[in-house]
Amino acid sequence: MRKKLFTQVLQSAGFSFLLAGVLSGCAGNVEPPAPYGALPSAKQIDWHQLEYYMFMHFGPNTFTDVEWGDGKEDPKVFNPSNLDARQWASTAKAAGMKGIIITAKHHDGFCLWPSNYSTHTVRESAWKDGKGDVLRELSDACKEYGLLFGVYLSPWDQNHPSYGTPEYNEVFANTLTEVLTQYGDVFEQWFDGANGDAHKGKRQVYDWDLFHNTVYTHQPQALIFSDIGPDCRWMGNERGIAGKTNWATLNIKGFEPGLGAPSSDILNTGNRDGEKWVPAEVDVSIRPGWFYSPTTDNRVKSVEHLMDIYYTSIGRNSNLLLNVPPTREGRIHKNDSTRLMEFKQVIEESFANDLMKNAKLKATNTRGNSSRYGVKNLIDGAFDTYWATDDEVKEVSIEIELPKMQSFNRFQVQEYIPLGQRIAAFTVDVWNEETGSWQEIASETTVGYKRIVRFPLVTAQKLRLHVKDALACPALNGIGLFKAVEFISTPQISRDKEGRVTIACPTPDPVIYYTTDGTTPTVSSIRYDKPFALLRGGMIKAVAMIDNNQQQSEVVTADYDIAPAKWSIVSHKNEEVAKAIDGNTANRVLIDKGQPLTIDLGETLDLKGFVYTPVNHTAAPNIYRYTFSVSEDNKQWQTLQRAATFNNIRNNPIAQEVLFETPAKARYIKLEALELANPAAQYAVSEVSVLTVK
Ligand code: FUL
Repeated sequence: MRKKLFTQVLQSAGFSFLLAGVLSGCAGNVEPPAPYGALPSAKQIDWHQLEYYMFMHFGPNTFTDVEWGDGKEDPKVFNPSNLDARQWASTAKAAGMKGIIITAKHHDGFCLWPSNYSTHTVRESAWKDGKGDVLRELSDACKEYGLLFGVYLSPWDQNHPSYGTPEYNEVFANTLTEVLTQYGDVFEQWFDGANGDAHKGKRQVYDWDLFHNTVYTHQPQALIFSDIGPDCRWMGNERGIAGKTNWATLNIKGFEPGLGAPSSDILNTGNRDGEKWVPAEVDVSIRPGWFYSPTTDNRVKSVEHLMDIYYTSIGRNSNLLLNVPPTREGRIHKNDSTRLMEFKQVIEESFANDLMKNAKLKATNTRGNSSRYGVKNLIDGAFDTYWATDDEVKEVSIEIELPKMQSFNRFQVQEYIPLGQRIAAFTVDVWNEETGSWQEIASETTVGYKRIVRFPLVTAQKLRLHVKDALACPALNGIGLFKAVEFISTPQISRDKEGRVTIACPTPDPVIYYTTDGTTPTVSSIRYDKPFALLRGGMIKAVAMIDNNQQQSEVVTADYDIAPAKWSIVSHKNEEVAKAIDGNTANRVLIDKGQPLTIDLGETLDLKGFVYTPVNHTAAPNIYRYTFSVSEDNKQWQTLQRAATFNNIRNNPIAQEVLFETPAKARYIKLEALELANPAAQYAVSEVSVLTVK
């Protein structure tokens, strides 16, 4: 305290130039930097350090193969044949995750516990004769395996009769109370923002204050997730990609979760100097959809893809909430658990050896020249010791000299977030012995709790972190340097309108092998050398090999139906529209709302369904509500889907496969856009294709 007074006196007397000298003599007594801007609470600081935990989507949708149930499904469909929550917990633990958040109630209103406020619950299901309680089994298993337990409850409820009236807020608060008082500690309460009912005029005005108070009353240590927090936020997409710039601070005044949220671009980056500390949580599924479907068993994300997500989530100042949906049996599928273990192994291999360990560090400024804020704090592994600069220093370098020349491709840096998020621009540079100068290898913006910078492998003995801009003097508690696992890129399979398949691989000099009979490709499979025809469809599996087949990529699978070679657009003369059937999902077209898209398939086919591929962006004017019809002569039409919806297309704009109740013969197909995921005068189509009866 006396020291502070002394400092102030000196400064006000205009003696600040003396300060550094005076303070350097009293190492250890230099005042810490003042915190800057919005700050994390103690529980948020703990939360950042969790980094990685599991999401589980489970409920009637698991059995009905939809992403959004409508609340009218028979609760009896929920009937896992061999549910084993201990298998979920042991898998999460072995994967290196710190907890599990489960969909206690999704948009269909179905409760995974026997709620007294609903008649659409496990009690009404066929599972365990209505005596089961998934939350009980999972919370017990989490305790047994030392995992944190969290719950997702969707405010949007398509089953509850009071939904859309003020009474529903009380009902929802009561269901929250049940979940938050009966199963022990809850570390995170997840509130989803989706509300697909707004069009029906059934727009519930949510009492967020009541919901938040209910959570904090029963679980004061829990964090609340929503689009805008208050404790952690959605980061704007379901692809696992947080902003390259990612502030943990966000302006929330005047915003609401869901339809009243800031744009997904803002959620993706946060706001510089934002009002509140609302850090990003990246929620993404290991499969294309959130719920289990047997059709996605072959489409579990590759390790390469998961590692990418690791860098664009944990490596970008976010926590990673990875969804692993249980099967109809009630277990994690072996394809998912195997992938989780492979993923963990690559993370471990990549970050086990910190090349910074025996490095000599030197900063161009250290606060008050005090050892208390010295560079050694950057590599001591402790959270609460940090290096900082004098208040006025916002541009600074830390030079790192390694004991010998080393090859590396990742640089990790961490701010001491209890003092706020401060760094706004930095580069990583290596010393080039030949030219005798610094060479920039990465130029980035924000850091936050953790930032991992990726760059191609470089060999050097000296490098530096150059902070170029900061909102207040930088304070860092960790840096690291790694040679992370690099992948042989998985082959990319594409097929053009004429049905010619091309397999490419960005890794130099690969040899690609493939199969078309569903078997795993090996060196004895067909060697790819030029595009080949697959007009009527089939399954291709491909692998890339390098170094005389010593190293191989992951196997990639592409499943094609009939190619659009003979197809033409009949509804539009405009050639642009043909992009909707060019076989290339990268080409998209915008069509005026009110104009249906009609396609001539050039022959009569037995159709069992169709696929609409939207534009892969949350803000795109993709189709949400649609009608789909077929015809044999372009005159008599049969409507197979009337005013149906592509569920969750706004947040997760992936290809939408729709299966008809019964197959139909058709030469013409017609897609009508009735309502868009984002209001616009035109709707977007990347591709429309069909699923034929084989
Ligand atoms: C979205 C929901 O609509 C999805 O079904 C899923 O639960 C995802 C995590 O959040 O908003």
